[in-house]
Amino acid sequence: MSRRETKYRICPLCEATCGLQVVVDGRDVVAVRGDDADVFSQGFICPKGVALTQLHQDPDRLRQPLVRRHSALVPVSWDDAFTEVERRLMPIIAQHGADAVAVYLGNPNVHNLSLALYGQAFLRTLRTKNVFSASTVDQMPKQLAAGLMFGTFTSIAVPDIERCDFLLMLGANPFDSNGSLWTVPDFPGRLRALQQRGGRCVVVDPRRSRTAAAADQHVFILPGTDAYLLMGIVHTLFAEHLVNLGRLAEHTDGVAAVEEAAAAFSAAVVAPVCGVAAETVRQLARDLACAPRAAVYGRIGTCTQAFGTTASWLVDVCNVLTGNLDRAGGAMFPLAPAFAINTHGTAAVGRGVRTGRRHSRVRNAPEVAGEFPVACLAEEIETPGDGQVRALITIAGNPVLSTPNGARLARALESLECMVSLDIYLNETTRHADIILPGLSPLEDGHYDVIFPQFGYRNAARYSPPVFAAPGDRPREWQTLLRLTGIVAGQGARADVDALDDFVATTQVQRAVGDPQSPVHGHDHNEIMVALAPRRGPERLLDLALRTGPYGDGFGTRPDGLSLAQLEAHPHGIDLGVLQPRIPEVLRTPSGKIELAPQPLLDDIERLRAGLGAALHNGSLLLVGRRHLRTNNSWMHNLPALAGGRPVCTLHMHPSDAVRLGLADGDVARVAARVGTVEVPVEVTDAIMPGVVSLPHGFGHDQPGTRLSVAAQRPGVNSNLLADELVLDPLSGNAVLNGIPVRVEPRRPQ
Ligand SMILES: Nc1nc2c(c(=O)[nH]1)N[C@H]1C(S)=C(S)[C@@H](COP(=O)(O)OP(=O)(O)OC[C@H]3O[C@@H](n4cnc5c(=O)[nH]c(N)nc54)[C@H](O)[C@@H]3O)O[C@H]1N2
Ligand SMILES: Nc1nc2c(c(=O)[nH]1)N[C@H]1C(S)=C(S)[C@@H](COP(=O)(O)OP(=O)(O)OC[C@H]3O[C@@H](n4cnc5c(=O)[nH]c(N)nc54)[C@H](O)[C@@H]3O)O[C@H]1N2
Ligand code: SF4
Ligand SMILES: [Mo]
Repeated sequence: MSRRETKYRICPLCEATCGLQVVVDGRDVVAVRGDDADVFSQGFICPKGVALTQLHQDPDRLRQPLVRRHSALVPVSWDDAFTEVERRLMPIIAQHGADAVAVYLGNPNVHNLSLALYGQAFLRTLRTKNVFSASTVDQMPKQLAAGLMFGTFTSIAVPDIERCDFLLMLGANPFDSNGSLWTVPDFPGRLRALQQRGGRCVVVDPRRSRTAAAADQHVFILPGTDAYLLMGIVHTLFAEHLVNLGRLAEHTDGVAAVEEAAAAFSAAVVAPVCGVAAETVRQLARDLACAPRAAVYGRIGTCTQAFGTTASWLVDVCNVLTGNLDRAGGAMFPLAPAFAINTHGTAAVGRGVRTGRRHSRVRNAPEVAGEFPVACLAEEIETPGDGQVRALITIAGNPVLSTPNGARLARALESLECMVSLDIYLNETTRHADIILPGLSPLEDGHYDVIFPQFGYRNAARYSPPVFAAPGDRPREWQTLLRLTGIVAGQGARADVDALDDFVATTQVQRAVGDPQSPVHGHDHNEIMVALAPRRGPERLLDLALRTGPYGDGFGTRPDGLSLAQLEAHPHGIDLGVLQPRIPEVLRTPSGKIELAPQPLLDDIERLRAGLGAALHNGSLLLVGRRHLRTNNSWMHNLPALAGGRPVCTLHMHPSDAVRLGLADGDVARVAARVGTVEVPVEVTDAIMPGVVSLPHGFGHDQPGTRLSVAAQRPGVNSNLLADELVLDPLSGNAVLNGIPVRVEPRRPQ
């Protein structure tokens, strides 16, 4: 008898959040396909989604906790693993305080419902100031710029691609990445539709990426200079009287200050810095101002650079000055059904964001959004003295491959007194751990995207129940996090997880009933807890958030509104319509306006101006990264379906540079930067600017003591052996991972 069934699961692997159809037979996966009926992704899928089957089956994926005994990591029971955490961690906290324990949160924290909702409970209980995450090797500049302008760190406007006529993209390659801080499954299809409507797309990138090749125009730019290009555009908008804020005028402060800030950056002045013709800079300004509906979008290439916050700010300055922010076809703010801070509190006014409430011990780097730059982590471990980091907890992160100067960090990890990792692989980072606590296969866990609906190309709500029940005694990760919470709360390794969970839920319910804006304001919290029963864990928190959210049923005030039960009844999701204008309601700034000229950014203009004269590269080549469709940062190279095909860990180099350096296609080059050296095969291509070379990140799977049998066959090199941990965007603390000066030469004969 066939036990074949079709289940539905949102793909957790990248920000596109595609709805997938998973055909199962008993506990076996038969096939994974795009779900044509999904209201948000309409059947789109990429090779990584298909590879969820191999992830589920991967024999190297950890299924049991590992504990270090006599230098080897050996499997133990869950109870023994938590007992070991208590035994190793608590004396450190008792003797040196909670700051001696650092936490690093990796990218899957935003792709996993358990981690997204319970990580904060753990951090709030631990109360360490040494919190680090992948955000400071990624999007912190964008979050800070959004926070300063709009009042929350996640109020990020995204192009309304279905109604847009002109799309200017900088430093993003959604054909390979499938989009970021812009949840837009099937970007290629939506771009094609835009072009068929007569719209245009221009891509600014030092590489002719697949996205650039499909666009109507590609503009090469020297790495790290987007802030100059955007200043040139802003300057032109003022100089040619193209500024027209439209309905935003009455909601915007600081236009004159922006004009003054841009005064020194005419198109002619910025052109040589960027390697872009002055006339192109002017043309982009005119295109933006004259298109009926236009949007500027910048992503990781514009963030991981020394002027990351400035560039991210200027992206939205261009949107505002051309009247394209918050209008149909421009850059708009999604209205997420749950968990969005910009749907909480009073509409149209707030406290804004603050940074620098504390500083890192060694480098004095300011905190941003509650964390320190991860580029500071190694020095906090290495440097003796009061407040030294002696223990580290990594949660779904691989910082040895993902953060600058990975070699230094790996050495620092070896010196820790205790390291605990929540991870599903024994990899380049977790091989240093004393205890590894594995999560489940995505197919064994329920899913709702806590973050990405805040950046959706349209509004929607979707939930996936687990495809398979979790096997045996294996906890979901929220349960693991609550056990750790119990330990650091002093309740011991056998703390009552259900009681802790009730506490977490009650706290959130109490906050809701105490919030004058909430539909349950003034209700008895016990009554709400009863209404949420018998749900527990993340599903209970999700139901609460949906029902008290902007589309929610308000526990009865709007009976046809959203609840988790509604989503369960709609396995393909519920469409909530195209993006709607949200200004001023979305704002949470003290002025209640768009703060177009935040003081920290104005204060930093002098540094930008100083850069005009400085030679950026002194004859070095500049290294940038790139992504491939079949990769996902560092951690999916162990799946045969993704690891095969042409090697992707190669150094792209322009033919003119190759000739000059005596390198031919396939030769091994030695690439040296201040912090390290790698040897990697060269791929000669005119798809990259002369003077620029490119290497993808996330490789370097040749470390001893890992369990990545497939990845190790084609290890590649770790590009973050070249990234400098001392070079940051000073405002956001984000690492500079693009535009790294390197020397390249043929590998010397051995
Ligand atoms: N040079 C350079 N460096 C970069 C970048 C770049 O463009 N260039 N990009 C940066 C960006 S954007 C990011 S987001 C970071 C990523 O930085 P990280 O988050 O540190 O690295 P990942 O490779 O995403 O590692 C994810 C880890 O989570 C584990 N994992 C996967 N799923 C789960 C799960 O469900 N539960 C648990 N517990 N663990 C899980 C994986 O095994 C892996 O160890 O890298 C950054 N580093
Ligand atoms: N296939 C795949 N998809 C992924 C990931 C992955 O590793 N693989 N990672 C996921 C994650 S965590 C993230 S954050 C997103 C990132 O998604 P995207 O932001 O789209 O990232 P990339 O694809 O790296 O594209 C960045 C582009 O910026 C260019 N660039 C580099 N330096 C500069 C510069 O100074 N200026 C400009 N204008 N351009 C520059 C690069 O050449 C590259 O083409 O992708 C996500 N999706
Ligand atoms: S595009 Fe992203 S979300 Fe969609 S199937 Fe691929 S990895 Fe999954
Ligand atoms: Mo990322």
